[in-house]
Amino acid sequence: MVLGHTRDLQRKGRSRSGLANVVIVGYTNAGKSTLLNRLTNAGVLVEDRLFATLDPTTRRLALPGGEPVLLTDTVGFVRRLPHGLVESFKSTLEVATRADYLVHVVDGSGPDPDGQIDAVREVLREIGADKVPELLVFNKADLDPTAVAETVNWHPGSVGISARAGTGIDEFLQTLSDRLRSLSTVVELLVPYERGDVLASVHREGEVVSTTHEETGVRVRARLAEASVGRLAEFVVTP
Ligand SMILES: Nc1nc2c(ncn2[C@@H]2O[C@H](COP(=O)(O)OP(=O)(O)O)[C@@H](O)[C@H]2O)c(=O)[nH]1
Ligand SMILES: [Mg+2]
Repeated sequence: MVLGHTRDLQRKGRSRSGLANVVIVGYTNAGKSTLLNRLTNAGVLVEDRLFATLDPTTRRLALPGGEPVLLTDTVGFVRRLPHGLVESFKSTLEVATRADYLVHVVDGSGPDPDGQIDAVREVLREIGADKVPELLVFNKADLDPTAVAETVNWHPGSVGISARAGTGIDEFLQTLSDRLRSLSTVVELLVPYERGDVLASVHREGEVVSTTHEETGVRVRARLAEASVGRLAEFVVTP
């Protein structure tokens, strides 16, 4: 299985980066690509048609606290997929199963935001990505500010934005940053003096709380994402 092999390599490469993986999902035309462009000036194709983004597009993004994350745009979800596209569609969405967080973009100005949310969640369940935490983002607030504000109220923890006009983006980024922070934990590591490389990755991937120099090495308390903790397991002294 050539495809499966490629994906395994990608998975390893991704986790080695130690950066949180944020994947943008949502119904087609919700504004996913517009949001990615707004955040990164990536120049991702924005189009009013199905599957404008068949290949997931990944960009590096700095959150308000300065921490870098990987942000990946995905193909739009639709209720009834054209026959024959189902498999390629689902493999495109596989990135969602490996995400640390999903940003679920919904057209908040449309007639049936909840129906679209359900349709997207159903696909997420089918591909096994329903356990990944999700931040609901109601987009297109510029078209119907009142409707979007009401929908946001109905969905605690969600945020309202206009990817096109740029409103609500700061609050969205702050919320995402807070959510990712809540996924990380403070751990203590004992790093031998000769492992400057390990110390460097702790500083790069996390937030160092304290450092003390001991006989056998450097004792570091740091806030790290789960992925980093797993990779640095041999140096972790307290979970
Ligand atoms: N009025 C308005 N239109 C938007 C907004 N965000 C995206 N759009 C438009 O909605 C259409 C679909 O956007 P796109 O980003 O391609 O959606 P995707 O399929 O989820 O990637 C495009 O015509 C966008 O210009 C927004 O905040 N307000
Ligand atoms: Mg798109």
